[in-house]
Amino acid sequence: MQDTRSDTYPLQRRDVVKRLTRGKDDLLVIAGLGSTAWDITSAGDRDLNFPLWGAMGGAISMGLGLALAQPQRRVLVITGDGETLMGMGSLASVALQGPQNLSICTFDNERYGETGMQMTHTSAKTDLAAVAAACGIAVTGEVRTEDALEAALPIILEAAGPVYHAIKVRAEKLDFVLPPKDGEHLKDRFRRALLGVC
Ligand SMILES: Cc1ncc(C[n+]2csc(CCOP(=O)(O)OP(=O)(O)O)c2C)c(N)n1
Repeated sequence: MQDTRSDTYPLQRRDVVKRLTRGKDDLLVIAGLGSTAWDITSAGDRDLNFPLWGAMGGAISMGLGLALAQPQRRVLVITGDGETLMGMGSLASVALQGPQNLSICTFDNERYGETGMQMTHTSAKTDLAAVAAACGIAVTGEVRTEDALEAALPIILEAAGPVYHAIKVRAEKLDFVLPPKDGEHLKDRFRRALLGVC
């Protein structure tokens, strides 16, 4: 039988994503495939969102490259625990490169939500914030409560990074809020909004 612990976690991803992105017009946002792509879109589709429709395990690397290329801009990666687990080595690269403008949030529902809510390693043994710290990322945290989220928001959005947070969110099945699906369009609109050309 499945352990249903994360079904009752207090933080809800669609609320958390709004609080991370609302009014942050300049923020460059990369989302992992699946649920976090729908999450960032639910907060309002914007040109400076780059949702990954695939490339599982690539969101943190994508954010790292972008942060290194755009050191004056704040980059926020929002991705799932399954996606983070698949690209876990990228946390070591983030620590090594050390971009101060990069912040990573894993929405950790302890499940592979998109494929049927199978439990991930974080439901049992794996502590992603501890992994990030062990990789050498100086600013890390695990967020489980409203108070902890309030305290973490300014760190996530403003502190000198790289910053990593595992945000424990409720395992819930939510409506799809799909971003544009055409990868070329997503790339062009992002580049146009960021650089003025595509
Ligand atoms: C390489 C690869 N393996 C597996 C999949 C299938 N897949 C798509 S989304 C997903 C689960 C993502 O889980 P998580 O990142 O935890 O996000 P959640 O939906 O739970 O927030 C999986 C396994 C895939 N798209 N690509």
